[in-house]
Amino acid sequence: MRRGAWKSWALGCASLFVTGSAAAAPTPGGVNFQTPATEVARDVMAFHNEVLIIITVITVFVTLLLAWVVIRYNKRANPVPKKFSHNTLVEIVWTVVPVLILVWIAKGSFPLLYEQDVMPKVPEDQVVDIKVYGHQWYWRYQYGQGDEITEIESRIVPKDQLKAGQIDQLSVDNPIVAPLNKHVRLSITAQDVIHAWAMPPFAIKVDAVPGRLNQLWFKAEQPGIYFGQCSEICGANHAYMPIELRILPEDQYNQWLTRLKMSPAEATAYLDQVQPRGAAQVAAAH
Ligand SMILES: [Cu+2]
Repeated sequence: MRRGAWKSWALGCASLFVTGSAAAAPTPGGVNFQTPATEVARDVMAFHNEVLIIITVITVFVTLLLAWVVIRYNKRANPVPKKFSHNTLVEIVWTVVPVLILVWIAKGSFPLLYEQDVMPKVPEDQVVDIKVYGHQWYWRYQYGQGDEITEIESRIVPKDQLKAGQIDQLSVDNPIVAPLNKHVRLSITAQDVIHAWAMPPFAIKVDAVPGRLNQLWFKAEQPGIYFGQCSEICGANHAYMPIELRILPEDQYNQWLTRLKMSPAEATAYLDQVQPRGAAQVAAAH
């Protein structure tokens, strides 16, 4: 490879580590994670980058080793083969070194799984609970408890009904809304078959299983529009039950909630007023 080609290749690899996509939505041709939007997502991305370096070094090393053995110790180069059957030192090294590498990876991975899964203990007034139901083929979100329960149904906007700023296959009629800087706890289940609620910019995903209650949590740091999709194949329209999550400052969230008690349409109209649908708004989230 020419020197310039090496340089652009190296720069390309480096950009994988530092850029990601610019908005809180998938981008055509994107190869890396979306820009992390929570502390958990940043930690997941950092771990991913670390493991990517480890596996790249191992792959290059093993490939070079294999090439060296093939060239140096083939039949032509070695007409008279050696007679030894093993080498204790080499065998100890190639057992112990991979064990140490795996222990190192586990040391980074287990605390991260815990961080993703278990919401930190915070006062209850810092917690917002939302129930999530997967349906064939839409999501239903439930706010409040007891007599105070209000619900929204969240369905994909068909291609021919997309309004300005909406994204095909990702935008929904009534998005799920959550407040900024609160610990949001999602209790997730399904009404019919298994679905999965996933939010890539937050690095969270959990199966929605009929008859079981799963939990996710997140703490959003920027108001904005975030997108995810059902991530467990659930039938004919699995590809058409996206997730649109709106993060609002707390006062606006409370206003939205007040309107939701009147009607979902009222609430979504308010949402469009304070946080217009549009690419600019998505980009402004970062
Ligand atoms: Cu589904």
